[in-house]
Amino acid sequence: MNIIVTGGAGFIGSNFVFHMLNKYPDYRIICLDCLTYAGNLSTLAPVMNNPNFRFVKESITDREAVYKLFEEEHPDIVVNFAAESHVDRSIENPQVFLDTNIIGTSVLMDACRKYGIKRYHQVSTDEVYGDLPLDRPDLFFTEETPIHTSSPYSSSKAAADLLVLAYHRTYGLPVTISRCSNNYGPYHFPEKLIPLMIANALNDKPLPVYGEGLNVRDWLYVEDHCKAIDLIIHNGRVGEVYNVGGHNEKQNIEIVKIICKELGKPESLITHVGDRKGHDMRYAIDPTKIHSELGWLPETNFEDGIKKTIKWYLENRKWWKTIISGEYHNYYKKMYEGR
Ligand code: NAD
Ligand code: TDX
Repeated sequence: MNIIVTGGAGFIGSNFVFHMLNKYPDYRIICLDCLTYAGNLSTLAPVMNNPNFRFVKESITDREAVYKLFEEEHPDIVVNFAAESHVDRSIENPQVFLDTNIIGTSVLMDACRKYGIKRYHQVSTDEVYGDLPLDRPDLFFTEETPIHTSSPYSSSKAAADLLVLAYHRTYGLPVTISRCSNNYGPYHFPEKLIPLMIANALNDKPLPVYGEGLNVRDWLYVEDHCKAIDLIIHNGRVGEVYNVGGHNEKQNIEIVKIICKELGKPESLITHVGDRKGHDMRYAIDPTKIHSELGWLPETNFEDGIKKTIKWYLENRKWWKTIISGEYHNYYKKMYEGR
């Protein structure tokens, strides 16, 4: 089996590459990633010499490069993680979100149509459903919940999802979509809530909580997300959407306090700052479909997952300190140009 994994130098994509190479020694994994600020080749260092792994530095928006890769590799499956993924950045500058998340998805699917494919899988997000009110804990997102986006990021992801479903209906492309809640774990870029708070707390810097910090996110350990995608690409029904989430809702302020406690840092580091524009109040996934159809259940509870994550950030200071300082670009140049 030849699998193209786009965005494999990012947070979830890299965890997925490791999961697949470990679990399927007969599979060939080709990582297609253009290494934006969020992509980090050092993350993939442990697999760079694996004969079943190839790294290709190209953008999913580059049609010629994508077609060339398909001609070289004849992929059976494409799993598209590549995206601009940070909501705050999308509020500052939406354009690149539209280019990568929408146009990039269409280029990949055009290549799938042109060269043939067993499965195209789109990694999407619960943010396409918009948000839920805080005073209705009985409500959850199901696959039938209408698309109702808030940010340029979530709108670009929703547009991509609609294109994926249109390519299925119009051209018969064998697609699946997963819509997952907030992930956390190793290699999470330190601009997102959990790794940012860990890094700042370790540096005794202020912990910037947007507004009152009452917004709720449904946190899932990244390995559980990777296992869900693995199940969907092998056993999921073509044309279907699967919600992925672990019923682990927490307010942002709770998360930050847990991190302070685990690291032995004072809560006085918490600083309430201006709110995110259009800030979604609550995300909460109903994962009944993937559980009943594919037998998926999360395996890591939050207590263990956050301990493992904090331990990883403590043991891998070099990884995130380099990213924060921007030196990882130099690392990349050395690594890649020497190859
Ligand atoms: P990330 O920002 O950590 O990584 C994105 C990766 O995509 C980077 O390696 C980057 O270099 C690459 N990339 C960006 N533009 C590209 C392009 N034009 N061509 C090729 N590569 C490109 O993102 P993440 O958090 O790992 O998210 C991965 C996917 O999962 C995204 O599609 C995101 O929407 C989705 N998702 C994320 C979460 C979450 O909690 N992080 C939850 C649900 C869904
Ligand atoms: O400094 C911060 N302070 C803060 O209070 C940051 C970075 C975030 N927040 C809040 C905003 C959100 O309510 O924490 C919550 C989580 O924020 P992010 O880590 O930016 O994640 P979110 O906006 O929920 O989106 C994430 O989950 C869904 C991913 O970045 C998306 O790619 C994914 O689709």
